[in-house]
Amino acid sequence: MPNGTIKKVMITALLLACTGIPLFDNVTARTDEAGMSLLQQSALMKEKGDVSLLHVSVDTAKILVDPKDNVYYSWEKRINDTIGINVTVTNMTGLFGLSFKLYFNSSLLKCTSFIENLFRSVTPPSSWDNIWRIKRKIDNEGGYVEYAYTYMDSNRALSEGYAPINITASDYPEGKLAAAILTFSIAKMPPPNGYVDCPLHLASVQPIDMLGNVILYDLVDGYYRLISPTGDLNGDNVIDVHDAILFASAFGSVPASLDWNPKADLNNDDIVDLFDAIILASNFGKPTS
Ligand SMILES: [Ca+2]
Ligand SMILES: [Ca+2]
Repeated sequence: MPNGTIKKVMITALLLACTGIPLFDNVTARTDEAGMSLLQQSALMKEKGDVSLLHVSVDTAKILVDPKDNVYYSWEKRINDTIGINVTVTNMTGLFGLSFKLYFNSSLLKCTSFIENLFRSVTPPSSWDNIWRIKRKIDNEGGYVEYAYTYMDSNRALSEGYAPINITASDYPEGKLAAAILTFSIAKMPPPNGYVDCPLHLASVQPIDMLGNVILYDLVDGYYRLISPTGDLNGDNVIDVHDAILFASAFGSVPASLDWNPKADLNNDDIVDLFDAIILASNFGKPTS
């Protein structure tokens, strides 16, 4: 392949890589699996004639994993290195008690620290004795952490003025107010040219108001991924122009082709094409371990 073509392929790939096309945008907002989706809840209320809460579709209360995209490369992290992942709340009014579990893959991550933050943040220290810690549990066997907090004496909480809790989006935009401040340590490195993947999944979520009703909410799960970058075609542990040249010479090939190079088929779909070029371009210049 002439040099001009190599250059064109690489430039196109780099341009595509720089447009911010999300490679791992597989995380969607969802609700507790045991409960109804927000739309279902809204539909039910509408059916019952209760339209007073229908505005939630605009300013939905949310419980989110923050950051939701936890992506690291194998040269950035080692076994036992730590990462911080919080469970945060925004746009929720009238909160009086909150419980949830956050599930993770315990062969990839271990939770090493779990700090309650929400109730302590909004309650004066002199009244912290009125916060009831029902559950703050790390289970690295089962792969989850469990959070359950409320106020002990509701009359006292009311009269002292810190409850119910109003977490406005203006005071606490997404990611600002953590309920749980969690630290995880890395338990497993990815295989060469591979990755490890771990959903960070919220479940058993119950935000409760003073009357014991569940407050409408939506959930945003997160994920953790540790990547050993692909694209080192010549095996010298760095992805550079030498790999790009080898890649370009296999561009367009399939297994039956004379110029087929399986190492250039970075996404393993039996063709060396622009999708592979994007992967190589996004890893360009990086060491592989
Ligand atoms: Ca190389
Ligand atoms: Ca391919």
